[in-house]
Amino acid sequence: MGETKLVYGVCPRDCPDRCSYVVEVADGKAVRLVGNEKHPITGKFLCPKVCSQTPDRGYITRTYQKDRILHPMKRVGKKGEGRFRPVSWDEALAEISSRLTEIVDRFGGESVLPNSYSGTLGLIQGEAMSSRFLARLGASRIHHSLCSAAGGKGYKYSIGANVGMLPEDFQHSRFIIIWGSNTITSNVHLWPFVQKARHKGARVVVIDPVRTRTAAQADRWIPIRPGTDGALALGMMKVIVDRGLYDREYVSRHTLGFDKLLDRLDEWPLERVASITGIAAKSIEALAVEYATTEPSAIRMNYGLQRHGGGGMAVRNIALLPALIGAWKLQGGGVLLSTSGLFHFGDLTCKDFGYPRTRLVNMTRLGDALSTDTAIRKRAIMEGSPDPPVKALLVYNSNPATTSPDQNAIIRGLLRDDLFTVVLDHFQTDTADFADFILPATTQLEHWDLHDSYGHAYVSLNRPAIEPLGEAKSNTEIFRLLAEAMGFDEPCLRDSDVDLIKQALDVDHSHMRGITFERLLEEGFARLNLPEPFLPFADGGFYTPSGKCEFYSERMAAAGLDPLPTYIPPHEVPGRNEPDGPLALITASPHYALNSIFANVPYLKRKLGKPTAVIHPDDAAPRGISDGDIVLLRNQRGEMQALARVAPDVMPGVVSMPGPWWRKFSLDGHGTNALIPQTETDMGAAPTYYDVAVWVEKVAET
Ligand SMILES: Nc1nc2c(c(=O)[nH]1)N[C@H]1C(S)=C(S)[C@@H](COP(=O)(O)OP(=O)(O)OC[C@H]3O[C@@H](n4cnc5c(=O)[nH]c(N)nc54)[C@H](O)[C@@H]3O)O[C@H]1N2
Ligand SMILES: Nc1nc2c(c(=O)[nH]1)N[C@H]1C(S)=C(S)[C@@H](COP(=O)(O)OP(=O)(O)OC[C@H]3O[C@@H](n4cnc5c(=O)[nH]c(N)nc54)[C@H](O)[C@@H]3O)O[C@H]1N2
Ligand SMILES: [Mo]
Repeated sequence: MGETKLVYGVCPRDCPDRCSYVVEVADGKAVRLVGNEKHPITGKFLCPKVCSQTPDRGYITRTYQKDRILHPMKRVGKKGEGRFRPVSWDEALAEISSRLTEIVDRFGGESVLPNSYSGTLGLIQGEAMSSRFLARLGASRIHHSLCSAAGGKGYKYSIGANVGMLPEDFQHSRFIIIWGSNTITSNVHLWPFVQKARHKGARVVVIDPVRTRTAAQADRWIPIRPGTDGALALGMMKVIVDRGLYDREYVSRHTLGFDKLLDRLDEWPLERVASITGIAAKSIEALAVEYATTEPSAIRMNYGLQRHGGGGMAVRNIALLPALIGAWKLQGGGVLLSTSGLFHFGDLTCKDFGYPRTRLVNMTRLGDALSTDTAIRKRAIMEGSPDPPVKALLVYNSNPATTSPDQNAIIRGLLRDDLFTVVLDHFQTDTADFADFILPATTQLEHWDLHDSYGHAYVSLNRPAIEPLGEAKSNTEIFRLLAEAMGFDEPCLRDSDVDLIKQALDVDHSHMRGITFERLLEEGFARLNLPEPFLPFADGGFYTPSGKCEFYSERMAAAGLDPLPTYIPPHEVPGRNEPDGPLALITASPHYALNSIFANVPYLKRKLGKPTAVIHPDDAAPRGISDGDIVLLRNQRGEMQALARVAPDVMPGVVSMPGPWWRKFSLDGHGTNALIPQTETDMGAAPTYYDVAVWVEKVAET
């Protein structure tokens, strides 16, 4: 009989739930992966992407899948053909380091661009070692803007830090607004707390242009025209103030600029809000009154509403609502955007060398950044010069050919013969197809990591459950080896993963007190050292410069923004719906994949099926589109075919399709991001993923 053991791990995916799990390992092979019942947020239950209840799904399947890349691979065909041959690590490291050295010597360090994002949100396999290597190399820096940069900024202008309600506290709420978030799909471990509240009589309202799984389960779905949430929040404030439903004491003690807000609200009569949002004035009024008069009332605001031209401002406005009604005073009141601001880790930068302030490139505009035209490239540069052009691209923890905006611009860049591209990944993704080298990375079952969370308040440790498969190596190990091959000999470039974890935990902050490596080894996770209940702003104490919730923000004025809440319209979303005009495209989180991850796992691939665009009957009829037809979605950037589903599950004028679709799993070789612009949001320079006009036409009947 071989040995069986249980190992604690944590899901590294870009998801607020940050689940704790237990892996059963028999004879060195992972055989079962289930939720860690001791974890107060995860419990026994894992999402359908991760758990191993059936043989053809979940992490275990993904880890042992036959098409996993387990050896360094070198391109043999033309760029983008996707043909490779296995090579030894020695050969790969020697050639990559000599190419990088040559490029740096000839064009300078800034001609090397990293593209990394959220493949893993681990502190260690994320940027701990890569950032040391890249700083030592003098590479361009990348602005990590894809997901939460707009809302993060907007929230901080109002509240001061990414701190808000904890998920557990939703069970105490009596009225819950789920705003621009599809909880059951993208944050499913919040849902049991919402359900607990409902069992005690709470009502749940979902504000979303799409009737999602969550909207369908709620007490009420309020469809909203995409990108107009900022105006809805202003309308709600107006009703609350006009009816005297605000909390005078809380407002006077803990907010800044209420008088100025009153003047601003004069500009927001309900009819104006109704005509912008597409929500009837009476419904806005009823929503505001119920929100302000039910105690405690909570808002779960998430990412959907910030991927628009005015996404930052929308988040800022909504974040002001709880202070206006004093919701922060009670357990179960307030707003949750992210809990990430509660975590404080030790400094992981290297002391052995300085960090040059090299140019900063916005990943939202990767397509522009890869252009050989200086004027186009300039659009991607946030600090520094458009020269030199990008000559080497190091891709890890990301799949930009699928997930980043303006796919066709990115593909044009990746096809350049003079661009040297190295991709670290588990599979031959759409991006890896264009690589010169693919390096086999380990998965969470095979490496160490340390995690915070943006949806709860627990730190988690991930222990390797199994040995790396094949010749796979962790990101950290690959960057250590690259550093060595480049001849960089600073000791910090040799720190082990456990060294790095200990450095991250070596911090003097009250929230982190008592959270040690030894304790995490023993218990797997630990709650931040926060008071219970955690009522961050019951008595004010906001993290803004004034210490108050800022209706008026000096920092916004200094940044050239309107210092008061205002409405910034979407860039592309058509205001009026014309029979042959464009529709507003939304491509939000898919239920059976996580961004582009999992879409190649057999069970999940079947569940995802073919790309399907939901279109309202009122929009389908004038375009002659019937349920099941093949339609073409197109705009000035690209096109993509999908199956049409005609149903009143979107508001008229909106077409909804699941998020980043792999090019190679599509109907016509184009993914969703072929349609998405490289334009930036009002704050944070994030992509406007859901602020997209598309023309929809029928291609064929099926
Ligand atoms: N299953 C699954 N879970 C995931 C992910 C996934 O891909 N799949 N992705 C993970 C990641 S990286 C993230 S960032 C989060 C994202 O998860 P969420 O925060 O839920 O964000 P999205 O899925 O982008 O969009 C949520 C909802 O916003 C709606 N929406 C779009 N535009 C607007 C608007 O203008 N106003 C309003 N009110 N609503 C709008 C969309 O229709 C969608 O239903 O989920 C994480 N969890
Ligand atoms: N149209 C549209 N586009 C979107 C979105 C959308 O809703 N609609 N969502 C956006 C959002 S919210 C986000 S966060 C981004 C995500 O954008 P990305 O971070 O580019 O996308 P992921 O799909 O998370 O892909 C990450 C890749 O990392 C790999 N990976 C995972 N773990 C590791 C590891 O340990 N080491 C290495 N080397 N690789 C690893 C995975 O196999 C995967 O190929 O996509 C964005 N793109
Ligand atoms: Mo994200």
